[in-house]
Amino acid sequence: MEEIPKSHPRYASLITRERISQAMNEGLVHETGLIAHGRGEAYDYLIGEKTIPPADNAEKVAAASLLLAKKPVISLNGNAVALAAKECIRLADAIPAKLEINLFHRSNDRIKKIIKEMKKQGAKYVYGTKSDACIPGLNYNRSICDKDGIYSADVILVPLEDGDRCRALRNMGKKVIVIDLNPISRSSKTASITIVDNIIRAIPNILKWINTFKNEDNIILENLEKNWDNNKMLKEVLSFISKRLNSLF
Ligand code: PTJ
Repeated sequence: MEEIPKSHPRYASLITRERISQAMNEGLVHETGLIAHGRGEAYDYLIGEKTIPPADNAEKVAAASLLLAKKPVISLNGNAVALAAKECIRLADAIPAKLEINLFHRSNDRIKKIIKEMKKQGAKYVYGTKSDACIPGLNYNRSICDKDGIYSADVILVPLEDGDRCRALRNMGKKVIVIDLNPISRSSKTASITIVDNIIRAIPNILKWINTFKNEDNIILENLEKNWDNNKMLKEVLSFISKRLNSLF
């Protein structure tokens, strides 16, 4: 890995790029994952590279939903594992939730490599290889999932989801929580709860809320879910970005 001086003003961002690029070389991240990462970086710039109040709120309600869920699943792709493998395992243990590898650019080789990496990072069991169920309404490759995992889940947390699959999962009656720095993506507009934050910050912050709510009364959690208005939150994010840009110069 090329040496990046700690004093560089963009140190954290450059290190993250190195992680993604290394994970691509190891066959975990698809090459288009680098492009997706670049788009994410651009939106992260717009929000100031920190968790903004509407995102913190979404992370709080996401934690409530995950705790209330009967069969929660965290669905992971190449980028998510490259950037937040350990954090996702910690979150899955705390909820508790199942972990499943589900890829946009599906290949058995990459699924195996990602599962191996997750186990190396401490995951006990990772779904994604049984491939014994299909999400209705998607083309074959993208619809494949595990019957005991995503197919039968009631609440799914999917970092970096694509719009079609988000719609298909919603059509199955599932609650879909997405993490997407782009507040105007189709996934952001289709999800039940959209977290407009970097996965690197979002997963630990959801975990913080899970720990806060662990002994909370279900009624309080249900009220948080019931009062959630995803479109209102997305408007708040756009208003935050617009105010921020207008105040820069
Ligand atoms: O590993 P695979 O085969 O499942 O492929 C994964 C990618 C990400 C390549 C695939 O799902 C894809 O093409 O995704 P999209 O449609 O480009 O959407 C990715 C979204 O994630 C974009 O809206 C980005 O803004 C957002 N994003 C990128 N990096 C981050 C992010 N959101 C949160 N945190 C990030 N670090």
